Amino acid sequence: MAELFPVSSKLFARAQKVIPGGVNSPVRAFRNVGMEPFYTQSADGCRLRTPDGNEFIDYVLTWGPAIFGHNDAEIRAAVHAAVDRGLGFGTNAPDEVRMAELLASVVPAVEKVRMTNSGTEATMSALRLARGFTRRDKIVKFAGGYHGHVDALLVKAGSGAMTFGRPDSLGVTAGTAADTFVLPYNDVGAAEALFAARGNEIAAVIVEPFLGNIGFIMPVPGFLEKLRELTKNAGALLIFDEVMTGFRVSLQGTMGVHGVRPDLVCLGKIIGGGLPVGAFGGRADIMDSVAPLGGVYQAGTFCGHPVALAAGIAAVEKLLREKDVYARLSAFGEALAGELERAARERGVALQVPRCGGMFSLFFSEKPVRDLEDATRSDPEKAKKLFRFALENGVFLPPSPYESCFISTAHDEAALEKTARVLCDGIRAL
Ligand code: KE4
Repeated sequence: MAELFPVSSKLFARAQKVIPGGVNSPVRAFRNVGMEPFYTQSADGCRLRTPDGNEFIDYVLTWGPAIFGHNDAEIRAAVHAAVDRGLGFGTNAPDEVRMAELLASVVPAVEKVRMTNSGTEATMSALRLARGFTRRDKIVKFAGGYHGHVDALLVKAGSGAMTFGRPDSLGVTAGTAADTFVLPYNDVGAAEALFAARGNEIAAVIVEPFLGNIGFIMPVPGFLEKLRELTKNAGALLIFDEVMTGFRVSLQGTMGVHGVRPDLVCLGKIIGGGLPVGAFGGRADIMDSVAPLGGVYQAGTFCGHPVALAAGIAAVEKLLREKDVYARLSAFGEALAGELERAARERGVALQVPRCGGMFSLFFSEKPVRDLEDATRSDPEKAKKLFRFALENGVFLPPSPYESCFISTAHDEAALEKTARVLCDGIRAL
């Protein structure tokens, strides 16, 4: 494989001398697929191009944001226009009002919202807000849930932490971890037992309503409804981390699919149009606890940055205009999944392809994957072999079985045909 990436290999050799692990985010190290990472020189539509002259159909899409594909002309034009007005002001700017009004009008449960620079900042701020609003310390997350690199949430995290098999990060103090309860996802009984025993200590439950960071896992019927009931009865807050799923699985994120309403929502990725943007929002009475109105401090030099928001607003307004986006993404996902399931059956390979809207994942598992334990029983060796086969044949899947695949509106018939052919061949070669 190294012969495919002679230029990337030299860049990576240099990078490792001056960047830890040679990467600015662990999952880009490709350690879980046993190869050196490649570099991207440019990207357009559904394709990435490397400095080595390779081109790949991309199912990572910068880990979700590029719902219209890379380098969308309308988003790019909005960024250029914003840049021409200046690279940031340190004062309020009109797009901050526009973005907040957009999110409050589209995202259920959001009456007020505060912009951040990343999903991590959004979840970190939402936790602090929940603790400040309830005056309680304990929080609840789910094994395999990944919410960014917040100390309190790097406990049995998914995504990069899970990829390295070290779900608990060094540097997270015992005191911090002691305030975090971790439950199995989709386990109603465990949630009921915890709330029965410690409910009055719990500030909030934070959950990816559809898990996307240990592969893609959907809630069993009644699970989210039970979390809503338990938190309401205990005076705790329910926080949906929709950084990945917001505007991804429907215009209302997962809330457009299941209908449960949280107290707070964390957003990111797609609402930045490819630039660094996060947000947390929810009930006005809770959000009014945030400084300068209330006593919960949250701030940031670049929060609501005008160039980043110009990209995000262009993306969200395009989603509002193009009514068929989610039907197109779902149709692509269904067509591809059907081909892969057929090839796996013919080959006698156990394969699950959970999917919703523009995201899916591949589990080499006999039975549907319901939680982290099931996900770790899925065959990582087959996933690694398929990843490498796909890359050698021009298709870039996430470089870890503990991630989700994303589809964009730029994934056309040609991309579907080639992806199905390559992945079916890869499954047959397992
Ligand atoms: P960021 O801080 O990376 O913008 O967002 C953190 C985050 C929060 N919540 C959810 C549900 C997320 O998926 C993420 C980040 N997702 C990973 C991909 N699985 C980012 C990729 C990376 O870490 O390089």
